[in-house]
Amino acid sequence: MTAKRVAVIGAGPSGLAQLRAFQSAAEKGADIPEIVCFEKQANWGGLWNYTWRTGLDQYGEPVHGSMYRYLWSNGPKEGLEFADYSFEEHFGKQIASYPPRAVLFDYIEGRVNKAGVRKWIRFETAVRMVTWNKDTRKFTVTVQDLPKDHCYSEEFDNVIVASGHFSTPNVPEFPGFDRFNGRILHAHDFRDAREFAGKDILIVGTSYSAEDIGSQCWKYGAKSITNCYRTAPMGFKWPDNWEERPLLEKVEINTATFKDGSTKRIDAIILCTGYKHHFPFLPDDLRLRTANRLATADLYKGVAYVHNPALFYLGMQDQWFTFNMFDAQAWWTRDVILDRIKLPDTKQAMLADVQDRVAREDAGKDSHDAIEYQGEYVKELIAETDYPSFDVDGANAAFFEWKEHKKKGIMEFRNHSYRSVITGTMAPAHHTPWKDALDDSLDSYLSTAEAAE
Ligand code: FAD
Ligand code: NA7
Repeated sequence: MTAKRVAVIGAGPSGLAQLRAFQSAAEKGADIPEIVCFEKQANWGGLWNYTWRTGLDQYGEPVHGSMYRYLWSNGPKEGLEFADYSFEEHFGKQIASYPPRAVLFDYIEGRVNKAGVRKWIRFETAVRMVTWNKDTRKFTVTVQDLPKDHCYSEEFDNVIVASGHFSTPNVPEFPGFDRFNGRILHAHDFRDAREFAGKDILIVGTSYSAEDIGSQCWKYGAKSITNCYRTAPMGFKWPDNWEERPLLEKVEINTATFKDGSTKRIDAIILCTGYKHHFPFLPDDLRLRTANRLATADLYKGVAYVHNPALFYLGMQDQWFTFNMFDAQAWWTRDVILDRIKLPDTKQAMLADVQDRVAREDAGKDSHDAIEYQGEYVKELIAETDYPSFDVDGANAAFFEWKEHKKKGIMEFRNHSYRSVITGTMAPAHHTPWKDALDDSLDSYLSTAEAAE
């Protein structure tokens, strides 16, 4: 009998977690399937693989990257640490709690370099279509080798979709946009805050991108930030040149009018209005359709597609937990594929699991409940595999503290430190307060206080 073949779509943190999960089983002596990971970018890391490009890339592909220069982790690293590869193992010392993008990229890469899984990845290869043949019970995956401009198809027993869901922007239009005398962009295309130095910026939205892109622009010298809300203001204690207004109603030349009738002169508009789950390579019968929430539609245990459980999706939830949750999902998916975990016999039973998760998420009242809910989910999956168990409640506690630190000072929260739930070591304070640390390089972040002065 030929060995099973498994396709992984995407080599971001989720796809890499899947490769590491299989490699870890092989290391312990298990027979594993042949794994092929298709990645459309030239390197791994997903969103953490920074690109200056926006729009289309050199091959005419939509640029995946939504990350920008000067991005620092928006939550404490103690909430995302890999249970099988601590920050101390990677850096040889404990580091401060809110690493910039380049530092987290280095950490992500360290674990998979050590695991030796790069050989399983076909880079610059975009997945174009996946179809299911119910007679052979196999998937046909059609891909395009971008440099060679060559399309080909291969068959797989399982497909794991790890293509992310923060890359295809949700772009609303407001009256007057077509006559606005300035730049209008979505957060997906934001790269360098220095572009907006000295400018009056309008931000639409109130979630992570709004808060962080506004903070970046503030840090790098924007004249003023105005953000407007559809549902509720963010309500942080903003600096004097930052204000929150009700939703934008229209723009006329350079004047924005808000729902309360107030107006403001603005130079640029950044739409921080979120992203769409977008799978142009999947046909109707395989394509996940879900809102950006903790309990995704149609995924048993948040991972196995109920309408065809040979297909899995990683990282499709809205995220408090990230890297360690992707690990929990990847180890669990691996164990289903290795026949170590049995799926329910009926679709009805899997749908009941989904409904239960939706009801439990809906019963939560606030972000505290949401964090606990996702923490419980991580615990549930970990309990079923050999992923090293860790103090998930400790990670929850770091998130609760983080929320409090944000309330106390939105431009200061990144100056705080938390205790690792993997090694028990307290993180040191960073040598420079976030608002004064303009250099986001790995060298600068890892340098000691004396060296940085
Ligand atoms: P991605 O990182 O999006 O990776 C998906 C991969 O799939 C990419 O490499 C892509 O090229 C590939 N791919 C997509 N389509 C195809 C195709 N058709 N064929 C082949 N390959 C394909 N999380 C945190 O923990 N901390 C943070 O501070 C943080 N900041 C963030 C800031 C921004 C601006 C954004 C957008 C997200 C942030 N996140 C953060 C959340 C982020 O979602 C996760 O950290 C993580 O990157 C998700 O990993 P992923 O592998 O699921 O998806
Ligand atoms: P999110 O968290 O999905 O938030 C989207 C925001 O956009 C949210 O405040 C929405 O307001 C707002 N929104 C969406 N559509 C509209 C329209 N039509 N008009 C006004 N406001 C709108 O996306 P983010 O980009 O902030 O975060 C995604 C990830 O990136 C996250 O995981 C981070 O780690 C980084 P609402 O509250 O629904 O009224």
